[in-house]
Amino acid sequence: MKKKWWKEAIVYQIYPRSFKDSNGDGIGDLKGIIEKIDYIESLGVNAIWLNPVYKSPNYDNGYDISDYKDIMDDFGSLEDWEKLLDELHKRNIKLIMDLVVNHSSFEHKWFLESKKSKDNKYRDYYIWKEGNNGNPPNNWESFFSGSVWELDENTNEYYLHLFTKEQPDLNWENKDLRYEIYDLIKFWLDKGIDGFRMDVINMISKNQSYMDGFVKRDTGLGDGSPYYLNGPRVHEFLKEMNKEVLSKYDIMTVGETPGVSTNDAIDYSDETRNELSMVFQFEHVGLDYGEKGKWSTKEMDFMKLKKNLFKWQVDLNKQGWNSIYFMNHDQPRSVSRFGNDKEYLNESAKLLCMCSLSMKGTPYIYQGDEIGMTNYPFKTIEECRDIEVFNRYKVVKEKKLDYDEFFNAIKKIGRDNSRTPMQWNANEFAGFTNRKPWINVNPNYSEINVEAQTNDKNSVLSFYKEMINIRKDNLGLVYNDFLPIDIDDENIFSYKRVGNENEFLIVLNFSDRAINKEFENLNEYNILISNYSKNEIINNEILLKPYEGIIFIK
Ligand code: TEU
Ligand code: CA
Repeated sequence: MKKKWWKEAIVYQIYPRSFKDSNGDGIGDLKGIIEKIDYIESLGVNAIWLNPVYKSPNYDNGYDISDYKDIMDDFGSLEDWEKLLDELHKRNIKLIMDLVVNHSSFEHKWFLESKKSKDNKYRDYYIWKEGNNGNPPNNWESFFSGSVWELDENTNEYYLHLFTKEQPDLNWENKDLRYEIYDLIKFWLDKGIDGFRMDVINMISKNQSYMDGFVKRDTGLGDGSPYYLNGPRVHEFLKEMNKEVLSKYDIMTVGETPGVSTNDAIDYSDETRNELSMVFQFEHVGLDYGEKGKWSTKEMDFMKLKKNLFKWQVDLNKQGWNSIYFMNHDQPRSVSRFGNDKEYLNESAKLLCMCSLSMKGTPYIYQGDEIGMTNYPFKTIEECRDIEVFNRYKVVKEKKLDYDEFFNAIKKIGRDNSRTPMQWNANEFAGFTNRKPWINVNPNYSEINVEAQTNDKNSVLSFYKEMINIRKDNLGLVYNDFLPIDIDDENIFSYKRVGNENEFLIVLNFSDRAINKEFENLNEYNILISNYSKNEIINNEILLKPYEGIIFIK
């Protein structure tokens, strides 16, 4: 495998709206990130993924962009952004920007033109279709509830929006549109950024048949995903984008790719194919979805999780490149979902840290995970801010679906869990702002915050710093092969990293019980790091305490 800086990178994800407010309007902003830049540097991470900061009416917190070449007023100015880039580069931290080009905002000038008339020059920049006897063109359901089609009364045609109606899908079949996109990519690359995270990039090519999808039981709408996930021209478009712009810069690109198999992932990220550097896929964060999808949850099943992680590690061991993460801004808090956010908060947060920084792929740490932030204890739906929740709520009322099941799903996997303000200290509003923030602070901020953990060598934060340094000092954790151990063990997740560099043995107890486990030739290894200060090892047997993890080196 070729060595690349982005394989060795450790990415810290910043959700600007919730990171740090510098001017007291209750909304995080670019100057706030600059205020905290020494903190970011102190973590030891070497890249930032910044969620969208472009001009946007914020129906979906910046994922609805109305001007791709300017900054959102809430977040500051282009000057502030330049300063941020500068400050990051001074500290050798790369900046990865979000690129949202499957759709734009309905307030983007292209869309405002497009809807003016059927013969407008920009009409074909979006996907317009005639209705079907007074009904939408097909039965597809939007990710954010309801039909993917919205009728425009002026021209009496429907436009496609896979997400909310304020996010019309761009028509990649149109070559002029594609080259406008390459131009805006170039605009940011010429400013010196180090790459892009590409929002739902495997949805840009739609199957032109626009056939109905299988009807879903709860809403009666259809699943259109076979017609827009990994569509017929997606690889052609990515190769074109790569040839026209990406290949001219030393950058990394990470494609957000829901619904990819490991083979698809290799197609997107294999280095000889000239498409993307890596994928960001979702299988392991869908394992607790119930039979109605996201809005009916079930327990996270450790065996399924383990087998899934193993599958991705093994299948991409020699070819392609994956992102490693346990949460992002669309997911609940990792320690609440995969660990134990009560009795074993510290232990399990550290366990997840060891796991994500010792698997193969580029690790992503979402803000707040490094201090073990937890899910928010939602009591009412009024505490939510996410359009996904509000749109679904309408459907729940209309179709008289089970409200308790819905609210329970919000608590367990709603996206607002990850979007509560970063907990800096024990002051009012957790030191995020000095007035009521746009979304509530998690009430546990007085115990869980950066200040309390900074000088505590047993804190989750100190552990993250140590583990990040270990990852940076040991290229074996990046490039060595991944070898699963004992796939059928029901409690322990263990694997080796074997190759040209030092060998590692990673042993992680994902349960809240003490478990004994034997490993061959354990005496040949030394302990590199553990989340417990004392480990009990007798010959080849480890007596693992709840959520105990050990990384050995040979
Ligand atoms: O997410 C796309 C996506 O498919 C999911 O993660 C989705 O948000 C989730 O499954 C909904 O249940 C990306 C962004 O990360 C997300 O924040 C945006 O809302 C979405 O695209 C639209 O741009
Ligand atoms: Ca602000």
